[in-house]
Amino acid sequence: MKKLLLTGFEPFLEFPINPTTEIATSLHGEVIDDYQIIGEVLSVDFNQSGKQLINLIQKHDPDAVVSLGLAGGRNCITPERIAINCNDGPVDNKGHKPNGERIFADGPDAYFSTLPIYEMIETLTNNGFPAKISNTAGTYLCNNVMYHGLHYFSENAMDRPSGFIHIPASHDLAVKKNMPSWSQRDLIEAIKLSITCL
Ligand code: PCA
Repeated sequence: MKKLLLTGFEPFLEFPINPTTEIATSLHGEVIDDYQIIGEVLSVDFNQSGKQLINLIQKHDPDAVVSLGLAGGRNCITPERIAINCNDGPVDNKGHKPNGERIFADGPDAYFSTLPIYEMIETLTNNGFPAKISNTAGTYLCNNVMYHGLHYFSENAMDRPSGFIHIPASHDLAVKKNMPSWSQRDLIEAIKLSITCL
């Protein structure tokens, strides 16, 4: 059976809950279509998160990588189109705040997602889940991790789908920090549906 590395993140900044943590842990070990899910949770740390992703890829040799992050304030599921070679603030969970440095000095300016993002939008919306492509993953850890995965597969000439999906807040989070939110159950269902597009 094929393997899919599904990553979430720990809480960060003003968000005391990160709904991606529970998605990654609750889907760990499940089988979705052809894929056995390896769910892992990454730190929010400019010096560690990317290395953690690469270590997990080297350890598990997954056939595909889908990373998830919270985009507090967005109201729908947003597969990201592009990762850029830039680290910028705000401060991470270790107190580090970058200022626009490149992630890899000799890396290309950007990579396009190799996930089937158009099929994901179509499948999600056909199933009643609002979704649209996002043209920026920002310059924080989500962009950083997406860039690391795509750079690794590119440098190693490995043709494996890899990319990032930002999700809205869960209701649990929204009752603490008022913002657009979905039920955790719908968030999980939407990620499962997205994985069926691979
Ligand atoms: N979202 C942040 C980092 C961790 C997360 O879940 C981001 O959008 O960069």
